[in-house]
Amino acid sequence: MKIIILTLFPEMFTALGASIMGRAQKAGKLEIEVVDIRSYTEDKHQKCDDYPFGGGAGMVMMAQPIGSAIEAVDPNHKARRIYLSPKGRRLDQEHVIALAEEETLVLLCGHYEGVDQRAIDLFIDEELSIGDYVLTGGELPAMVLTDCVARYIDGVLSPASLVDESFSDGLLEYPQYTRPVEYRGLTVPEVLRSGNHAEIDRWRHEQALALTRKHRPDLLK
Ligand code: 4HQ
Repeated sequence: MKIIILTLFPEMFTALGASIMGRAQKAGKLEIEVVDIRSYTEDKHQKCDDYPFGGGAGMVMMAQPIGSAIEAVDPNHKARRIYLSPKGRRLDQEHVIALAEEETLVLLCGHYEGVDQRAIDLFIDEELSIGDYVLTGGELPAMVLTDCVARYIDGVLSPASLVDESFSDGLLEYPQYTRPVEYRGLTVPEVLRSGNHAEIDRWRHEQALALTRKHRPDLLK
């Protein structure tokens, strides 16, 4: 899978070279291309943002550099083009799994007060939000989307990691423990050390249900 990220702040994406994302790229399973929108501006001073028509606070990213950048990286519109914004449909695990089937994603990161609406109307397929809070830019949302989609590319994770996680059965994940058996007076629940796998499965399911009821009762409806 290829993910092309369009941003005014390419230096923010060094984080994707670490850990599982880094390993997936070195293994050739995931290709990430970070493109500086500024290199596509036709403005003599390299400007990529301007004051909003109608007035108001902050700056708006201009349509021209965005349009030229998107047409350069995806000239025949083969990719799914996504704009990260709190105005979009909220991302969930079901949609993540669907996006992982795409050959190529183009992720547009807005900064400041957002982008000229014509860039969205002309060049974007889908507007997605990672949650109901406001960030300074779409760069972290683009990294969030890249990370959760990459987990579903074949060979990036062990298949078991995709089965036993939060949401896979509609519940939050049960608590996990590792060595030592006792830490600061707290011990690992006896059942997990019993070797009785039917009992362990039952305990984990009860824990998952109780946690979901407490933190996310909406998931039970
Ligand atoms: N922003 N989910 C404003 C977000 C956001 C979110 C990105 C801040 C876009 C213009 N993006 N810019 N939440 O808060 O995706």
